[in-house]
Amino acid sequence: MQIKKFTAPTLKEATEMMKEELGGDAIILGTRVIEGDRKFNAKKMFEITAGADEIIKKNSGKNNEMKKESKNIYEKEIDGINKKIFNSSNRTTGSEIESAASEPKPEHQFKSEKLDKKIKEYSDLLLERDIQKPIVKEIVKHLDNYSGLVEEKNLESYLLSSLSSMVTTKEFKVKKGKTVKIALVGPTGVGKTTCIAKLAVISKIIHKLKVGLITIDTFRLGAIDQLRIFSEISDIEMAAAYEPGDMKKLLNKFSDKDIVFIDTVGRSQRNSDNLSKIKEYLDVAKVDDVMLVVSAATAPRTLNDISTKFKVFDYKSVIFTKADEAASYGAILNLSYNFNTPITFITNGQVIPDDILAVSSEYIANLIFSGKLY
Ligand SMILES: Nc1nc2c(ncn2[C@@H]2O[C@H](COP(=O)(O)OP(=O)(O)OP(=O)(O)O)[C@@H](O)[C@H]2O)c(=O)[nH]1
Ligand SMILES: [Mg+2]
Repeated sequence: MQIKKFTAPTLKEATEMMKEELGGDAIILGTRVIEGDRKFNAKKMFEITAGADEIIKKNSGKNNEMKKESKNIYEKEIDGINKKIFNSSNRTTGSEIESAASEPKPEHQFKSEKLDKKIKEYSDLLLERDIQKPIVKEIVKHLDNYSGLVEEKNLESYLLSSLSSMVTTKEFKVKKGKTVKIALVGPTGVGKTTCIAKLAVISKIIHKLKVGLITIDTFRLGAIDQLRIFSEISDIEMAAAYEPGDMKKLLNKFSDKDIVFIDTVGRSQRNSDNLSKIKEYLDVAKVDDVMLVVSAATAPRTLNDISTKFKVFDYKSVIFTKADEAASYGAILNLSYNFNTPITFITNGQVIPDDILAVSSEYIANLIFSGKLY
């Protein structure tokens, strides 16, 4: 797969450039508006990132050199995404919390006033980051247990390892051979469909998996079209299920796929009847995995309610979307810790497929502590 970017003053021109160079089978991976270019006397330019199995246009030696260079850049970009999405390591498990807690308390517990003050400052910071009070108390207790070892200069790293030991993460892995059916559920408008589009492109392009998409969102106006347009530009097959009974037939149709993503209709957690209707589809499909999708910008109490009510789906992990819109990230730890649920991904923007990160517990600890995404 060759990946290239095309920029032009209009989307039409950029598309034509893409077609000329990559042919009609090119897959559009993303479009965005960028700053204008004086050369074209344009206030804004359109950029298309596209991929194709081979570059068609024959170019001069110089152009070929440029192509080689840009190919290297985009291969590196894709490699970067690949690493972000699938190779995150050093995941923390609950057992680390246990082993840390069972270590003997040091005999000499000396705590300077200065250190106390610093711990207080940090505990205020964690509250500001929206970590719930009881969890902050626990972290402070953890630090107190190690007061003989903790000094002002290493307090920050103790704090970070405490935070990281309280969050679990899970790697997203799919093996070829058997069709894995993954459903994304969650409240309205949190980014379920966008997330599926990101995961589908990455699964197809980077992991060379055969991907199928099924939507059961035949309720919201325009929902099927949203996925259909994506399906057309990414050349990933999709189908819509209008009733639970359709699921069997559609899954048979996709029996050659390595992975099938099931997009569900966004529903309020407070309407259990609507949630039960979605569940009927997933039960017929006998899904292998359910991921709960929630926005990182959701109020803590609402997030707690969502995580509780969506338990009817027996979700195995959580995707936090819209991290770019959130003012703090303590909610990620609250949810993972209180519901003993791992986090798989964080999404940080609307661009498909770039704006998604596979996260490690260390990454989340840093994110919460610094309050910054990068
Ligand atoms: N800022 C930001 N916007 C996002 C992100 N993910 C999705 N969105 C935007 O959120 C809006 C809703 O996204 P969808 O993917 O349609 O959400 P959904 O959960 O499928 O919505 P329903 O199916 O109606 O429940 C769109 O405008 C997306 O571009 C993200 O990580 N950051
Ligand atoms: Mg949707």
